Amino acid sequence: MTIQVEDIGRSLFNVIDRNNDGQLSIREMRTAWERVKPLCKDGAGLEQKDLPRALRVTLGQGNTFYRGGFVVQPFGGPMTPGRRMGFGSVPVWFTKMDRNFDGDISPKEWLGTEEEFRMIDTDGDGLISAAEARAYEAKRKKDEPKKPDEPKQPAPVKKPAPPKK
Ligand SMILES: [Ca+2]
Ligand SMILES: [Ca+2]
Ligand SMILES: [Ca+2]
Repeated sequence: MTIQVEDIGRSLFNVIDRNNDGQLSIREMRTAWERVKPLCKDGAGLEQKDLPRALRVTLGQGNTFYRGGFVVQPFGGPMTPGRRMGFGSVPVWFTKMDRNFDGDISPKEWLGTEEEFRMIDTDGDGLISAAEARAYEAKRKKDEPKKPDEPKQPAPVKKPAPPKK
């Protein structure tokens, strides 16, 4: 078991990379300003020391390091609300299509038609978020025509035939 601690310093990248996976997703780039803005002192611009300092801690066994590791911000950096990936409640197709696991389906990842994409992307930002996928799934289930004359009572359980003697 090896632990690698790396001081990755004060970097805008880490501020923007909200889920600390070392990649900037489309959404992270788009919302970058939201996260950088609070660091700026009342319109006085941004200084490097305003950026949270971060350490990257990588745990590994032998030579295999987990890719990415995780990042702690021990020096009172602003808390960036981490996005919880609620995989449990997200439709399976969503997790399957989100190949880079950034929590959004981009048009590139989308396997359906353009029309469907637009239909599911309700806020029209060009990405299907987990919430939109859930909403679509819920709507689809609701709209599904119910089988008419669904038996309200459970089907009677057949009594086992008495054993023949
Ligand atoms: Ca990221
Ligand atoms: Ca994605
Ligand atoms: Ca969207």
